[in-house]
Amino acid sequence: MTETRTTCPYCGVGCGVVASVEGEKVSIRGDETHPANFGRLCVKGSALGETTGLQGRLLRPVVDGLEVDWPEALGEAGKRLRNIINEWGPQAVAFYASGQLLTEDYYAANKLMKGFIGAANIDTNSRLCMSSAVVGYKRAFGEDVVPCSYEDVENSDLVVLVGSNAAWTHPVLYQRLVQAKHNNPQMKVVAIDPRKTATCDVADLHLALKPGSDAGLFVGLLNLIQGNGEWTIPRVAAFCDLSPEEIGTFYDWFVTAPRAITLYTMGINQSSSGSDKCNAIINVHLASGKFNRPGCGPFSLTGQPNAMGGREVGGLANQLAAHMNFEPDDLARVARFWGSERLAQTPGLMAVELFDAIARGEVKAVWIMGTNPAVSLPDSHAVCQALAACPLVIVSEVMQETDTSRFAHIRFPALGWGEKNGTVTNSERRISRQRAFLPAPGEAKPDWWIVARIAEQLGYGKAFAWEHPQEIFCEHAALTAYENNGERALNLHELASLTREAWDDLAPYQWRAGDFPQRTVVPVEPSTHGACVNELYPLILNSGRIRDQWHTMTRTGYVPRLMQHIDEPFVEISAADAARAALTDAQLARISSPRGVMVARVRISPAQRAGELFAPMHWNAQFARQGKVNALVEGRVDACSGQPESKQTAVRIMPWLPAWQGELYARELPALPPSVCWWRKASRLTVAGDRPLLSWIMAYASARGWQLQVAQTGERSSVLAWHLGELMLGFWEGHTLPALAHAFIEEAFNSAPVQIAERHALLHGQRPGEGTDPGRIICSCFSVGENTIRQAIAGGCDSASALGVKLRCGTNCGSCVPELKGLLE
Ligand SMILES: Nc1nc2c(c(=O)[nH]1)N[C@H]1C(S)=C(S)[C@@H](COP(=O)(O)OP(=O)(O)OC[C@H]3O[C@@H](n4cnc5c(=O)[nH]c(N)nc54)[C@H](O)[C@@H]3O)O[C@H]1N2
Ligand SMILES: Nc1nc2c(c(=O)[nH]1)N[C@H]1C(S)=C(S)[C@@H](COP(=O)(O)OP(=O)(O)OC[C@H]3O[C@@H](n4cnc5c(=O)[nH]c(N)nc54)[C@H](O)[C@@H]3O)O[C@H]1N2
Ligand code: SF4
Ligand SMILES: [Mo]
Repeated sequence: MTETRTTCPYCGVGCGVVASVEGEKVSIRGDETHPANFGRLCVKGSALGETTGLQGRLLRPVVDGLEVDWPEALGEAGKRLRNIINEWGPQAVAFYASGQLLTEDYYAANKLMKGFIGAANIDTNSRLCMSSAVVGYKRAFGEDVVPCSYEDVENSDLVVLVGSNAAWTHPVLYQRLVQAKHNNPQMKVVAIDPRKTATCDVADLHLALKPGSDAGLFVGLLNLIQGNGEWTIPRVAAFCDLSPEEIGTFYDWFVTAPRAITLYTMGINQSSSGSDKCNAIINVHLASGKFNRPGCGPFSLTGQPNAMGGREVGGLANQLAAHMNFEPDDLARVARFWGSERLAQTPGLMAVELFDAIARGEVKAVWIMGTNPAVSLPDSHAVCQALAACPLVIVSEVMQETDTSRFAHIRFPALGWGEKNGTVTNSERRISRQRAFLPAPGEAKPDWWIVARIAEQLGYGKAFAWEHPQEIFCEHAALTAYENNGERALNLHELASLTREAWDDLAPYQWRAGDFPQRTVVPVEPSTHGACVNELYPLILNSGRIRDQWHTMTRTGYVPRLMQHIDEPFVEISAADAARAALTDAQLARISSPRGVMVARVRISPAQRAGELFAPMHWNAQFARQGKVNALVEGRVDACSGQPESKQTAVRIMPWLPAWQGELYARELPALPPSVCWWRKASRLTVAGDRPLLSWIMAYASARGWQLQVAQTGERSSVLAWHLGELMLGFWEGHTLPALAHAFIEEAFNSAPVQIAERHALLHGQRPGEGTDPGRIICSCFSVGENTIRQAIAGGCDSASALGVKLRCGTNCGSCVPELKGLLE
């Protein structure tokens, strides 16, 4: 057995993990020595060992639908790119990259595009994520520098979480906060979010403000600190739809706390005035002096594992490289360092405008690396149309099928987590190594290697002649130090001459934020959001993350354990709005905006304000039909940062009453006929449509020579298909969705021959005898279901810790504790 220390590839907390490989089996545990997590992991991190299989992986290059070898794929990509550049110029080419690339990959892509192709059209999914935060910091400090560390969260007196559901999205940092509050009961926590989220569990005060109104709240606080009466508490209360008392409490806590820290993420950044909101937050810290000392500061948490590394190399279209900008001195310096005569002189296209330019035919070639824009960009129908019309789409991917790769002319197979080797930087500027512990599968290659080979094809091989990622890292570090003279806080000179051995062994390294000589309070005029609510579209749709899925689900969606918590697209709605729209809990609904439609399961929830809906961002064409929230979201962006307003879209909702609904389990799921209007995939397919599917399923099973067992009672029908005593398929349908004993059905597929006596119960989807179903899984670490937990509560367990003792739920990563408390209430 070998053990490798590496870094989790999911969120920006950047936890250290230890991976052990024994034959085929990969085991994961938290790295006790890593300063981000000291051994802790969340559910996603703990399940990493279940994501390293090769199911669905892209393992060979593909050109025009045919598998080819590397020389042919690279030659073809090079030729097509050269032709486009020769005919239309470098501005006709763009890269769209990702905060999930390693720093070395990112550096290589940025250098090729800006330095040698000679246009700055390299943007990334960080545009959808961090770009407002970057503008905020740059306007305040002159440089994109994050002035806080995780320790500050633990050593504060007041922790304010704004637009952050950290309990689900930065779980280990959240657990550190919970522990710190436990150790210091004086500590106060405020959560600011229109929804009552799992994060509110740790909060002493939850401000369920009106969507998009945060700037009013912070400008009011600034006015109070500065003794300027413009945004008074009553005015803020009206603007934010909060009571003067709650606002007064928050302001009072902030002003009197010796130390205060504000953590903010997508509820702030993803807004048409996100940059201003970031500055409104930074302002109160600068004005109150709760800044640049322990336990204080405006702390933007990064989402992706290497969003920060991307910012360090300068991988956004409006940054140059290494915290340098499109200014004469910087341009000359970077050109000198790279030995380039073609360096792009002006900023390039930002994500949303980039896809608009593709749609208009101005950009004719796009190379997408490590992101899935057909799902994650707003107005996804328009994005898909743009990709379909683009003459050259190149995709570097780990998976064979994604919503984006469907449009690719050329697909490059990239190494995935556990196979690739490089560095990432987390939210607190800590550089950690991602190390390979698995062999490279098939013909997959590192992303930097693919970029360097294409550079060679384009005639720039000399500047990309690296043989190992350590050389790239050192080049990047050297650029940060190059002619720096203390002008740029990002200065990695200590790392620029690491030997390969030293780089291999590099321990987590945090770079110094510096002294912040510039501290600008940027004037902010609060605005809310740009969604146009009217009679046709009367509700605001909010979107975001769930605990156990990662983005477009390409990795987490295939892990059964991670599908247990929430396994389908849903929409949360207040009881009042549900009543108005004649919606009942657990039925299907259609949500529509002027851009598109989605279908989701209704969850009536007291956590939701009236007039507002919430849907997850994760589902896409691989896991559902009509499950994509970005089909509805408009491409409205912040004028300074270019970041889309993904959190506020005007929509309407109505019941969708399909004539038939069913549940299909099969060893291999069939492609469905078009009469199925909606489906979603987890361990089974849940389907809905205008016509019953039973006869289609029976024909499908008979054609394979399987033995059928059919039942029909009232409007309910079901069929089981057997082959040599093995259960091949089971289908249950009715006018409404049949309630089934899912765990029992799964056992029947996975276990030895099903007893004849059990077959009858199975045909009716029920567990024989008295056995009860554990119900919806709440604790993914130990697979503890809602029914089991309710029984234990009925049996006398009266606290989350009592449930933990009895059932183990909540005792590993702790992410489900807020839900356990919800059930206890
Ligand atoms: N489980 C999981 N964790 C993740 C990810 C994942 O895919 N899955 N992705 C990672 C990435 S890339 C990112 S960027 C982070 C994002 O982390 P978060 O920002 O914490 O996640 P979101 O769920 O997108 O949004 C956070 C909250 O913003 C709230 N919100 C919406 N509108 C407003 C508003 O007007 N004001 C305020 N104050 N709040 C508002 C939403 O209700 C939501 O609860 O998560 C990272 N961690
Ligand atoms: N409505 C709405 N939309 C949103 C958001 C929201 O809150 N609401 N959040 C936005 C935010 S913050 C973000 S960060 C984005 C995320 O959105 P995306 O970046 O589109 O989401 P991912 O699923 O992480 O896409 C990563 C892709 O890279 C592939 N991949 C994984 N590892 C590698 C690798 O090593 N190399 C290569 N070449 N490929 C790899 C994966 O299979 C996957 O297809 O979504 C944004 N979109
Ligand atoms: S908190 Fe983030 S980095 Fe840590 S294990 Fe969970 S997903 Fe990975
Ligand atoms: Mo993100």
